[in-house]
Amino acid sequence: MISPQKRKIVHIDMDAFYASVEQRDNPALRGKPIAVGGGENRGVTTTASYEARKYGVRSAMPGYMAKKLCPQLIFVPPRFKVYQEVSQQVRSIFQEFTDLIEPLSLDEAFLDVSKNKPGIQYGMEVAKQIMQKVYQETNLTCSAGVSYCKFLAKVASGYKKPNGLTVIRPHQAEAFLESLAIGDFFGVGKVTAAKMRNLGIHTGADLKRFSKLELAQRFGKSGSFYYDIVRGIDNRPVNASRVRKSVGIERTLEEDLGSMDDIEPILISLIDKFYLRLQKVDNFGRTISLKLKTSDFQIINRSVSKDYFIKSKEEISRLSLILLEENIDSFDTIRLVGLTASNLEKEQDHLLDLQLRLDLKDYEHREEE
Ligand code: TTP
Ligand code: MG
Repeated sequence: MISPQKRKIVHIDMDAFYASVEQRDNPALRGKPIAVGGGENRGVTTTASYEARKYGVRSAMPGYMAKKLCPQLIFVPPRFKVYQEVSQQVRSIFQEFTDLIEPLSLDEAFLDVSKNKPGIQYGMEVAKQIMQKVYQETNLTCSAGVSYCKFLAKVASGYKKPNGLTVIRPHQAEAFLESLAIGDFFGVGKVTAAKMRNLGIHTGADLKRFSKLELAQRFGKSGSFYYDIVRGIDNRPVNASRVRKSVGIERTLEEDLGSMDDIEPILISLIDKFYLRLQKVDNFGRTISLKLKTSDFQIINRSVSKDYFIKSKEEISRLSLILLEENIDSFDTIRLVGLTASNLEKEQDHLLDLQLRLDLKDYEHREEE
């Protein structure tokens, strides 16, 4: 067993993935601000080219808002099949280096290269070679993070995007984490980040001032995770064969709400995000569940199952709204709404087909926004 600080973990994340594929395949779009998905009047963008990001256009932004920020924005319909093919191509490159690959979505994966097939000594060298090969074979760029644990590798890959390579060595970890803004901590969702800011926690250094007990009192189970992570302690293995059982998101409400009129619009906006998430991981379920947490912390979980995979957004919306309507009388007010898909298409232990995220399902659920 390799000691935790000696592991070599690489996190690879494609740059503006869908948008870059579209610009690659259509020269007329190169150098232009584009958004994939949405459309001016309808729907949300899945992602935007870096040219569009300069104007503030982001993933999951309604099309009309994106267009307002950037009037010359070009909307391009997504081609999921092509993204899947590229994802497979990139996955095969990873496999030249290691079989310990944990995909998080179509465009991201962790690799444990402590021992790698070509016998390369340094994690940074492995990452460099992967970046080069990805570019040679797909004409697309990616960014890489290298460190001794997953958390730091993930944060590092986002540090110098696009086409960036960042290494965080064990002795640099604490200083790096101390200066990191709380919103950039992977696993801290928007609502938690806001709560932390209210407590005066703006950076890792601020977070570090809280004891494990104080964090547990304020953030429950996640408290001890935050305590460890800001000290660079994360021993989670790169999990190549883990099977995804569900895909879900949830949102804590700003104030407790009780009526259909109040909750419905929130559920509708959650459905938009939920659908994007299902598309991103390219995995749909036969079961859709609605989770409600009442103001006195009781959990109401209701689900509906079909004998086919529920892939249409309209159907997901319809079923979710029915589940809400059917349960509206069972509580006074609620503080949280969540949606989950289970009985997934890709539940089998099939490395190449897996579209996974982190082993803490909570992570996903904590991305309340
Ligand atoms: P990301 O890696 O989050 O974003 P990105 O690759 O577009 O940009 P970056 O350079 O910052 O990594 O997501 C990968 C793809 O997943 C993205 O191209 C589109 C899709 N996606 C969605 O469909 N919905 C979403 O909400 C997000 C965040 C991404
Ligand atoms: Mg990406």
